[in-house]
Amino acid sequence: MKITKLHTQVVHLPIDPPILTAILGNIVSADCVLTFLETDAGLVGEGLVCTINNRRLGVIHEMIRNLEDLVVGLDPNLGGGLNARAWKELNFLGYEGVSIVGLAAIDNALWDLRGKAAGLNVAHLIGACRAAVPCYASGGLWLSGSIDDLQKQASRFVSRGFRAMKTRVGPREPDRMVARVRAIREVVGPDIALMVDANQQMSVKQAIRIGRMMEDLNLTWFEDPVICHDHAGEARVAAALDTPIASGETVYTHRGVLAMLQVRAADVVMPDLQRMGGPTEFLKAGHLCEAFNVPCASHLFPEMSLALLAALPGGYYLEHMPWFEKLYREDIVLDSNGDAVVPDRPGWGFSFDPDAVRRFAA
Ligand code: SMN
Ligand code: MG
Repeated sequence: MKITKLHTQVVHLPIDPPILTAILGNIVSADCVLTFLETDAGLVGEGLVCTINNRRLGVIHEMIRNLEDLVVGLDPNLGGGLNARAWKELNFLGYEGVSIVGLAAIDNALWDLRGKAAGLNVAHLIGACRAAVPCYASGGLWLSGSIDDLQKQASRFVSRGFRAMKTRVGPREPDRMVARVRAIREVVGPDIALMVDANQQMSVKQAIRIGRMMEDLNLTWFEDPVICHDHAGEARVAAALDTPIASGETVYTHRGVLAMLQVRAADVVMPDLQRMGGPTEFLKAGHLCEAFNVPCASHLFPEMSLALLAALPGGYYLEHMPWFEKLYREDIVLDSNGDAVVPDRPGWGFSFDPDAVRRFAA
């Protein structure tokens, strides 16, 4: 089998009501480049990457199209050849930013294709360690909600079957921020896993102070306390608190994850499939986490990350972000423990719904 063509489709997914984050401000849309790899056998591999509020989408789109020559003519059975070539070709542009996002779109579609060619879900193609993956609700509990909103949303997550959820805090008004997290803990009780994300907006001292104020809340993790490139600062926060520190959504490739692990920047690493550069790199990052005895969670892209976390011995929580679910034919299903079930369907097991793609086409 040979890959004959790469084609793309841009889609605009409104996020309504908009969500308020400490780092990105108001998020009103997720804008994606869907990437399709066609083959002479009729199989098509599908992947996506995204940006927020349509920012720089054209650059990402052009990068993906520009990398077409790396895959056209490739036999999916020799799929490792994509990364082997890309790491040489991208050396001049660099191993961060748009070049890696472009690679991610193609590698995401290539792994879907490899699964489909084998008739196996990507998790089973690799060899899964588990049939379902712990999963937390992330599409809610934003900074903009009142305490009443937070408690209602948290209860709704529990009634939908989630056993874990994440809320956000900002750097100012620590007492008010902690009161919001406490209100969620009170309404969900002690048995629901609760994460808190500061979106990189605190100083080391602010993070340690607010982290200490939350120690009694039994958080599963305190995420991104400080700016993403300050690994030494993250390590200071991690060393000062009993609560596990999670980080990693903004670093690129397994090299970025390795740099974090080497300085013990976080107790949980949560690679982002797009910033890793796709599954090949995500898996490398996951294996590095295992070598350092650090659990590997995921950031965004749940429909693809699910299979990868299932296949990693140290695979940890899947972030259930609902932004992309409107695009797919199939939904992520939770079992009675609130874990996301790995589908038996081939490839990612989640495929784009052509009607939805047309509806959201930009
Ligand atoms: C996040 C990242 C990007 C957009 C929205 C929210 C957040 C997360 O850091 O971890 O979900
Ligand atoms: Mg985050």
